[in-house]
Amino acid sequence: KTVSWEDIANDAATTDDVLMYGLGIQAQRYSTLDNINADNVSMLTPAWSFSFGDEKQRGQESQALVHDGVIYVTGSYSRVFAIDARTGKKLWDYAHRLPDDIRPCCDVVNRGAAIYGDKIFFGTLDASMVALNKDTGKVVWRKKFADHKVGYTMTGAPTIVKDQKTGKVLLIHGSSGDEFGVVGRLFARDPDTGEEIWMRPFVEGHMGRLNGKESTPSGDPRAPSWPDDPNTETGKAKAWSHGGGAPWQSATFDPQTNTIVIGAGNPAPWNGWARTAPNGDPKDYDSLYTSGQVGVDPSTGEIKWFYQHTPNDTWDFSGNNEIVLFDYVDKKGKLHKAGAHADRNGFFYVTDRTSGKLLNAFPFVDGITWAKGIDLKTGRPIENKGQRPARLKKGETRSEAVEVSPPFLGGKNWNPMAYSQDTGLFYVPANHWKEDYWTEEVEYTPGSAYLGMGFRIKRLFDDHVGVLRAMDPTTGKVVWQHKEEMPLWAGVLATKGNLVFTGTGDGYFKAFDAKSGKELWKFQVGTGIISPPITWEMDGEQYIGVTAGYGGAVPLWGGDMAELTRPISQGGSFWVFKLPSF
Ligand code: PQQ
Repeated sequence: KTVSWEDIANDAATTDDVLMYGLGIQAQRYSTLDNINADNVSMLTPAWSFSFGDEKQRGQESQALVHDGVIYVTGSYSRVFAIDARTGKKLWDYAHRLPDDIRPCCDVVNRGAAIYGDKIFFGTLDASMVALNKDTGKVVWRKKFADHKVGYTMTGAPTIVKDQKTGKVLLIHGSSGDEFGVVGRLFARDPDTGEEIWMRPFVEGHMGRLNGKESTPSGDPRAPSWPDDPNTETGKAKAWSHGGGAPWQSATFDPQTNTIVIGAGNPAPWNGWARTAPNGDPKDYDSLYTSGQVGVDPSTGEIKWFYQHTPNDTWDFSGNNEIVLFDYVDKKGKLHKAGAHADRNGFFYVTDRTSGKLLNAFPFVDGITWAKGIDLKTGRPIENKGQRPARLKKGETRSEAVEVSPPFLGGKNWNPMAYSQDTGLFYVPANHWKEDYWTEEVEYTPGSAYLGMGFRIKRLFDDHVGVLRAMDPTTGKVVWQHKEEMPLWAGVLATKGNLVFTGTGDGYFKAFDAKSGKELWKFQVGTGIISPPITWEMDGEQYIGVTAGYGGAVPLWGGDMAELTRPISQGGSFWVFKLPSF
């Protein structure tokens, strides 16, 4: 059986397959299955577990796909496995041959594949897109999309969309690399051949491409949101040529308005003074189109709208986290076609997905220091003074440190939240932490870190770091919360069975009552869980699956939190659970 666009468009409603990262084009991570539910989940039992094998035991962030009795899961180091969903037996595997000089910032991770027709698509750490035959694992096409030596890489799952205007099905994918000073790019390809259809850069004034030719610049060609510098070849400040904005997570798609919705990464370098005129004010240099969310036209790759969460982001808050599409009726009875986004900066944004206009914003973590709130009229943050580490004075190599919360790893990072259509709540895998943060000198060298900031992450509270929060998107209220000792780095799944599933750093796969937050079940997998769980139905039974294997950004960048998580065993496996059959 091949996968059609209709199969993908209906993914959220069909229970026998999982065809999208996000379990549907709206990325709600909600399943209508209720065979496993709050009453019987205590009996949930492993059906099988599959080991990815070899020595590549770290950083398993993949959300698996399920189609026609086969599980497709990616592994760290750019690997793909096809597994018999009934038995756990390997059908094929693919290991991409990686050069020695790849530069992933935040571990050798991969978040998942896309499926369409007879192919599986995934991105690799050497900045390529690969299409494999889904039945054999043989390479059908392979496209290198950028130079990995300067820091381009790919970790996110690609997305299949159907352009409602032309009827063409497109493979959409981004790029990573902001920490090395790349210009972030979003691509659309023909899924059959891999040919690029368009490319859109997320730094203002950089040129896009359509059908192999220059198309339009992103926004104003003079890029007024970046400072000028008469001493450079471009006439713009050096940072503009290396400006970041990489869309390194996955897109969602709204067929009604024919819009691709995706988050754009942090500006490069992190140091906002490098993106501000010498005597200027950061508030006059927003560094478009970074640290915000973008609506993109699938026919042309043009930017339809942009909403910036963190103008002139100097904290590496980025804007990449998933934008979950959902509809809700407000107090006045008005229906909103909305998007929900829990940003690294600690605020939860509800936007109008047809225009990118802000509808509501509220904190989803405690202790935010960098801003008092978001001005609902202008959509801009109300920044607290003193939270941007000082500009270096002549002769200084480092500023005084300021304490900032959330730290750069975010109130929430890439690990996706879930939205329950039953409770109307978002289940947000958040973290409570803070950092010492200071300014450092910055100079661009190809392939080297381009930050200009120094940091050390610390704990915010004695009793927990991770906090799973059930949030009401209409009021901003925390309906319930569950604390975890370790940082939360796994995605969340909500089901009609009144259940919420997620994994913990210390190796538990857990189920909670979606209404009350009561922990109902847990199972120890022997390594940290940092991936989004899935569920599907097969032969009349419901299954839950999750990838296991610790890693990601926390052990590498987490300061005190890296110390805290040091005892966690790494690993690489896929676990499947079901109710026992008597
Ligand atoms: N990746 C993780 C992870 O997998 O745990 C965490 C992060 C990334 C970050 O905190 C980042 O800021 C980040 N930034 C980029 C970028 O700006 O290009 C890429 C990635 C990535 O591709 O994994 C991460």
